[in-house]
Amino acid sequence: MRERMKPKDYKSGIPPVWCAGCGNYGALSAIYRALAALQIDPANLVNVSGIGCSSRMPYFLKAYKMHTLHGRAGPIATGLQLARPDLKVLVTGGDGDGFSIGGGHMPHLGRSNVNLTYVLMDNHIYGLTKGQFSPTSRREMKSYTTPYGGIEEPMRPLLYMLTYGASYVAQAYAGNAIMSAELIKGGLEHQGMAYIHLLSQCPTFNKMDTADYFKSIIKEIPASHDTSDLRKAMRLIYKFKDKEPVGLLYQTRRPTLDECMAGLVEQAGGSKEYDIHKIIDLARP
Ligand SMILES: Cc1ncc(C[n+]2csc(CCOP(=O)(O)OP(=O)(O)O)c2C)c(N)n1
Ligand code: SF4
Repeated sequence: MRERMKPKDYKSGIPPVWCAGCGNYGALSAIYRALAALQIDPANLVNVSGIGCSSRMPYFLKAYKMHTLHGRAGPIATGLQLARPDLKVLVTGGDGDGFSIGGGHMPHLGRSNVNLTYVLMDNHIYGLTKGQFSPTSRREMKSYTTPYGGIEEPMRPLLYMLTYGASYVAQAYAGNAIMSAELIKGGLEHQGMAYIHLLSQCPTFNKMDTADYFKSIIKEIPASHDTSDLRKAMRLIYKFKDKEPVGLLYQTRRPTLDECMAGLVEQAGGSKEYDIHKIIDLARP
């Protein structure tokens, strides 16, 4: 590691492959800034992703990395975090990856309070597969798979993550790299499951939810908001009606999955000297 890491020192040397104007550039720049602000050693950082445009993130970061399967970054990152709790685990992916195919894993990342930081880039569409309706698409969006508009309501990722028990929940517009970096930094410092939702435009396939649209729907959370109050965090989402709250909604400290596992091992008297015959003997008639 260099003596003083600057944001650009976290570049891998592989140039991003995203389209011009893609919101994911803002997310990448925010991640570089957050890593530099915390002086995270790339040798202790692992970026795990699923599949999609946003899931290409690890290629562009100086870190250990895994580009896994669609929707499976969460469980793979959980295994990694439990095996090596000394590493910083960063998960990156899209709205389809996280809340469609990966939707079965999200609740358990939250309720187990896995010690990782999840940055989800939400462009309200499937980008890499050329523009299909996603779980966050607005009903009126005419997409490749919805030529007459959608027939389902969009889900509310922040409300879901608060309900699932994530212990740090924040949102920003990816175009605001300073705010996004600040929230990602908070997530990386946080002990527990940190979820950062970044609204990120896809100018190539989502012609409706443009950068200007995202800018027009966000509203900053007032400084007076009590981030330790779960009910208030949930209420913010309804209080802002059609607007999306940006900033930190909620943060709490409770035991993480790896802490609970370490506690179990201790309760059982440690694992190193454990006599396997004790388990085999249990099965004797
Ligand atoms: C099991 C499986 N199903 C479907 C696909 C096809 N596929 C690739 S990327 C993708 C979705 C991409 O959308 P999103 O996760 O929102 O990310 P974005 O590209 O918009 O960043 C899908 C369905 C796949 N790779 N694997
Ligand atoms: S298709 Fe959309 S999400 Fe994918 S790189 Fe291009 S602009 Fe970004």
